[in-house]
Amino acid sequence: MKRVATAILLCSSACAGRGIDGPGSETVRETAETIDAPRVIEPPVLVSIVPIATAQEIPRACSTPVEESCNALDDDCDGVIDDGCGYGTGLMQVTASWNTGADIDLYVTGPLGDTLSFQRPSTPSGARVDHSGRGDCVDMPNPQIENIRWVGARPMDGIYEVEVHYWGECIGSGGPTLVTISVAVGRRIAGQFRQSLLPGERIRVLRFVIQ
Ligand SMILES: [Ca+2]
Ligand SMILES: [Ca+2]
Repeated sequence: MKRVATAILLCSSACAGRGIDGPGSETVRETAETIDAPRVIEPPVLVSIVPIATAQEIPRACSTPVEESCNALDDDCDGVIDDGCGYGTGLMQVTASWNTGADIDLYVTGPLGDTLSFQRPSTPSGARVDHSGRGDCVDMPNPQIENIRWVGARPMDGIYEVEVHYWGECIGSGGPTLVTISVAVGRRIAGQFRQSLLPGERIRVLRFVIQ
């Protein structure tokens, strides 16, 4: 019995040794190198963008670019919505702004049916709600802006739906509200639209497809 126990002990030491120096550890090293190597991510490309009938397209005025302001429009025409406003861009960006003190929320649903919003502000693949304005409900910078950005992994190919929800009036400074929504895909403006929103309404303003 004692000899058998020793044999098992030796075997387990040998196995452990092979685990450290053998092919197993090589695989681990290769994996680590793959992770450390700089990755080149092909930016996504817009296939189509379709607003609902009530959404008005905002024409781009890029023959005379102006200084960027924090309004959900790419005023300086560099493909980044509201650069310098404290929220970011990435491989993809969806931004909303509005013109009353109401609290408006932005929702973006991806190809797998997963929805990003203030309620679920990030995904493991790198999408982030990095600004969620509360209108006159909260004293904060850029209270009339919501911004969602995709950084890190390339956003999945497929259909994305953009909705806005009139969450609340705050201190009575709401009422019918005009919401501006811009979408940037691969550092290019895919579209910019304006939609009116009544208290309590939640409207899917547009769909877009990337690949
Ligand atoms: Ca810009
Ligand atoms: Ca702007």
